[in-house]
Amino acid sequence: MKPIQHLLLILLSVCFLLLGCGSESNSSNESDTTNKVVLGKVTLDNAWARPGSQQGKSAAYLRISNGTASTDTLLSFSSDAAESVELHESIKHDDGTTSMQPAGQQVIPSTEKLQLQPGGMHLMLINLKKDITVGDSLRISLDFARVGTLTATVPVQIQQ
Ligand SMILES: [Cu+2]
Repeated sequence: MKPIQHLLLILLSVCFLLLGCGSESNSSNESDTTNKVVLGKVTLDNAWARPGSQQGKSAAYLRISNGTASTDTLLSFSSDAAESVELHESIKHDDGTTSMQPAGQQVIPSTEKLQLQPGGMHLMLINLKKDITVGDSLRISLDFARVGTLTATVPVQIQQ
């Protein structure tokens, strides 16, 4: 083999090595970003839930901010801590008593917030799977028509 051919062969194999390494790192980058789908942001914050007993109820509160360019609609709720979750609103009656009722479907316009708070709207955690006490944290998922499911980590507290 002439020296010039030898050199070409070495250069070729170096090229293949570099290409090989290059494509490997590309594919691992792709798999890292697979689950990062950003559709504009609906954010959940200021979340907390009241303590409660197994098979009993609790109420949870949070703030939902629609930072996307589109109106979104809350469809349903779930939690790892309760058999079911409903959106309720508290109503104060003329005689001073309060009661609550299902709040119905909530539409959140672009850039607006929906604040769940004591005396207003709350998430009712129904049939708790176990006692939840101060210091615990649970997860509540909210399903939106546009952005899909968002999950909040919710600390158990006496008050916010
Ligand atoms: Cu309620």
